[in-house]
Amino acid sequence: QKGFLKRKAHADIDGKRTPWGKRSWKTFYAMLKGMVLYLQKDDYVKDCLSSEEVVSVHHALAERALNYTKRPHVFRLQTADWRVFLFEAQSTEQMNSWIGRINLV
Ligand code: I3P
Repeated sequence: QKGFLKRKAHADIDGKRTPWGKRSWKTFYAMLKGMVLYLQKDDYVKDCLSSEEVVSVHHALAERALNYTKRPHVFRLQTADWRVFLFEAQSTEQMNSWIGRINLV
């Protein structure tokens, strides 16, 4: 599973609210491989590891973010260490595909 996702950080480790200034939406090229979600800041800098973030989706939960109504097809990812991210997919189909793949892990 690969594709562009916009991400907003909502809560950091242990569910602490992500502080002001770190809550904005950012675009990433996302790849799910095994139990790891790789987030590259842009598709053209694949070789530059410093531009990549890694999120473990082991014991994570993905679900449609029904409470978040500012943008369409947004899902919520809660990690095992209680971080929470919102991800905006490019379509409802892609959102459902990401949710399904993450929850399969
Ligand atoms: C955040 C940014 C986000 C906004 C968030 C702000 O500011 O404007 O777009 O979320 O609101 O805190 P910053 O860039 O300084 O982190 P929305 O797009 O969902 O409104 P929030 O604090 O209510 O999450």
